[in-house]
Amino acid sequence: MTTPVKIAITGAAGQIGYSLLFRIASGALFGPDVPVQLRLLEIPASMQALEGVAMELDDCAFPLLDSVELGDNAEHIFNGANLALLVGARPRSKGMERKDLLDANGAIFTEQGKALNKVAAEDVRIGVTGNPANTNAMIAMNNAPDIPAERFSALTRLDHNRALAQLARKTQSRVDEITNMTIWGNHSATQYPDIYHAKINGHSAAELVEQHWIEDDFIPTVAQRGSAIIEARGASSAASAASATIDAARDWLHGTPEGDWVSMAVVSDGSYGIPEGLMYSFPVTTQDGNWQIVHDLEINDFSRAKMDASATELSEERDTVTELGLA
Ligand code: NAX
Repeated sequence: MTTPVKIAITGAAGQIGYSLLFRIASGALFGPDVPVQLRLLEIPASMQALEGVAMELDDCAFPLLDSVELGDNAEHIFNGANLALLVGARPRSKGMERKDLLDANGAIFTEQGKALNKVAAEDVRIGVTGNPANTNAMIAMNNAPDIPAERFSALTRLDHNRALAQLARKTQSRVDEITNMTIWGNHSATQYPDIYHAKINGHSAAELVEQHWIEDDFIPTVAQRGSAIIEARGASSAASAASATIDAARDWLHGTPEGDWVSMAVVSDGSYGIPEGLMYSFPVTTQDGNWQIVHDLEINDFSRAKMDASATELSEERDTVTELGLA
C-alpha cells in the first residue's frame, strides 16, 4: 500500500476547513491512490466543534482517509507533517487596527513556525491561507530557521482563479483556454492581477480586451471580490478559498503544465526589483515540489507602478512586525 501523506491543517473547525477537509479526504489533492492522514489543529475553544467535524469525516467513510488526529497543541499536530496548510488565523474584530491584527497573528505564526521547525517531516511544504497571509507566511518562515525558506508560500491562488474566471467571462472563453495569468504582490486590495502576459488559446489576452476594462473593471473586480462575496453571502469566501488552497498545494507538489505558470506568494530573491525577503506573489513554475520564479517578463509602466505599490505595502507590514519583534 502507498505510504499515507500526513497533512496538518490549522483552523480546521472554521468555514474554510469545513470545505477543505472533505475534499482532501476524498482525494482532491493527492489523487485516488494516495491515502491521507489528517492532523487537525484548533484553539481550545473550538475543539468541541472540531470533534463534530471529525464525526462527519468518519461518517463519509472515505476509503482514502487513513486517520484523523485532533489537537490544540501545534507541536503535537505538526509532528511528521509532509504538508501543513495554515488556515486558522485571528480575524480582524471591530476597532482593531492593522497593527493589532499583525500583532495577534504574528504571535500565532511565530509559535507555529517554531513548532514546524521542531517536528515537521524533512520534506514539509507549508501553505499559508490565514490572513494577512503573506506576512503570516514570512513570520512563520523567519521562525523556522532549519526549514528552507522556499518551503513556505502564501495563498494568492484564489485571486489567480478569480482573475481567470473574470477574463473567461469577458472574452467568452473557458478558463482552461487561458494560460499565463499572474497575480503580483500581496493578497490584499493592492494585489495586481496582470493579464499582459496571459494568453487565450495562445493569443494575447490584453489584445482581446480594452485597456479601460482592465483598469476600471477587471482589476478592481478581482481585488475586491472578497468584499463582494461578504456583501452577498454575509460571510467570507470559504468553498472557493478551500478550492484554491487545494489547487495551490496540488500544483506546487505535482508541477505546472509545460508553457503555463501559476501565482504563488513566495520569498522574494530580488526578482523584478521586489525587496528580498518579502513574501510576494510572483508567476512561478513548479516541478517535484519546488518552485521557480518566471524571469524576464517584460513589465510595462502601468504594471511596474502596481507591482511597486503592493511591494511597498508588504514592506510596511514587514516594518511593523519587525518593530513588534516578530520577524
Ligand atoms: P473562520 O473564522 O471560520 O475559521 C478560522 C478558524 O481558525 C477558527 O475555527 C479558529 O478557531 C481557528 N484558529 C484561530 N486561531 C488559531 C490557532 N492559533 N491555531 C489553530 N486554529 C486557530 O475563518 P475562515 O473563513 O475559515 O478563514 C480562515 C482564514 O483564511 C482567515 O484568516 C481568512 O481571512 C483567510 N482567508 C484567506 C484567503 C486567501 O485567499 N489567502 C481567502 C479566504 C479567507 O478570507
